Amino acid sequence: MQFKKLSLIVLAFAAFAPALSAQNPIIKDAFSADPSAHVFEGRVYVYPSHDIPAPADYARKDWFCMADYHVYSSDNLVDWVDHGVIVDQDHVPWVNAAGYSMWAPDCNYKNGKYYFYFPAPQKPQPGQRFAGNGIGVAISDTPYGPFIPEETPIQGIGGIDPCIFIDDDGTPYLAWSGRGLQVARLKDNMLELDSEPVTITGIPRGQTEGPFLFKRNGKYYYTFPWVEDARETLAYCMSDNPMGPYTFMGKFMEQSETICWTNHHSFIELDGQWYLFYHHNDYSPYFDKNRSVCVDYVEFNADGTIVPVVPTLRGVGVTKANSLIQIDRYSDKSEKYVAVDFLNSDFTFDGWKAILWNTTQEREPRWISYDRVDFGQTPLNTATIRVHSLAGGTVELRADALDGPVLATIQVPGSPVWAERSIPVTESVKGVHNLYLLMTNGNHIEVDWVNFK
Ligand code: FUB
Repeated sequence: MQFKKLSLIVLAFAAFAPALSAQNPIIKDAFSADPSAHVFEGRVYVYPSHDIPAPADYARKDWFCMADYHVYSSDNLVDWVDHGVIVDQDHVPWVNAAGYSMWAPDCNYKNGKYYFYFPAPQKPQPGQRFAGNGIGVAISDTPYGPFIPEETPIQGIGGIDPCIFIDDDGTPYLAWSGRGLQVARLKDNMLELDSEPVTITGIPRGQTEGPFLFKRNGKYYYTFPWVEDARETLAYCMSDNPMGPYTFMGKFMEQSETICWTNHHSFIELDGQWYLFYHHNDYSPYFDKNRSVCVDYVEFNADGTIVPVVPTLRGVGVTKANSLIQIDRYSDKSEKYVAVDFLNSDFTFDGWKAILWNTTQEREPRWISYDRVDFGQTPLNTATIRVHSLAGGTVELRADALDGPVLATIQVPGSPVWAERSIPVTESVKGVHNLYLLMTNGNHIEVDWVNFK
């Protein structure tokens, strides 16, 4: 009881942080992993894990380190709100507060309440060194808290990566990673098992974890990270019954091209479009235990199988022309001599820049494109780019295609420092268009963002 009051006080101070923005990764001011996304009353909520650099009192500097959970929400998958901390290791009665292992969570709605499920190491009993992992529940009246944790974890199970699925008839199911991938029916109170756990069989050899269970057109999809080769791919099984038996269907995302060993995901449908949330290590290229949540579109084949998803930098949604269009999160680029790098490799949350260059032997327009920019319905007057070029050059901004309408031609003077260059728009477009940026003259130009006013 004492603890519950304290928890409420902490949660009351969890302020609404400023909105985050579009493109991948979607959470741009903190590490985030294991995204569990759901649509509650038309708004998308993402419940990720929260990776942090290991503090002094946590000995394992080379491992996952996670002390709490935030929840993020958006009504357009572009502008995200951080609702702050909803559960932390210091305020759950059964959790080892020195564990730093609050791994992949999930949340779902039933009977007027939101149930947040999370795995964590239990408090060791006297004389015990490790007490094993429990899967706990915290309950709230809203999707963003305050969440009140139960006094004990769910009895009879241990493991990691809970996923809570509610079938159309209201029956809740818990999927998790314990001794293999598991699924069990839950009681209506969402706190107790209502069946023996069933192990998912038929998956080819290779480590599995992180299940996400969902239903589409009457078929159940039991999806999970699966190591086929060196790192985790995303794979799935299908069945006509949430408890199985399931048939292994193969991969729907390949292992990352970076060194990120893990992946972890969830699916949502919003306004008839399906989306896949997953993670990579975008802001931490040399340490894959500091990860970042991304989202991309998903399509299904006519037979219900999942069309493999190729991760993009651009992500999903429409970007407003009058925002800072982070064109380094490109949709497409010229085959040669375009690259992306951090603006400041010592502080990666500053984001990225696009670099376009030519060699003395090969001189051609280099280009980069960014899909789905909303230019609105009133003509825009000024184009601005934040740019850096020692020797200077010329940049063209075009709509729709490499030979589409020229929105602006910007002369970039040579300068050792970054600067914003603005010029009047030569031709204005209305509505949503793809944006092209071409370096038509110059040897080396770096671009941070583009904006129209
Ligand atoms: O985030 C810690 C663990 O890494 C998760 O629980 C796994 O699914 C993997 O992503």
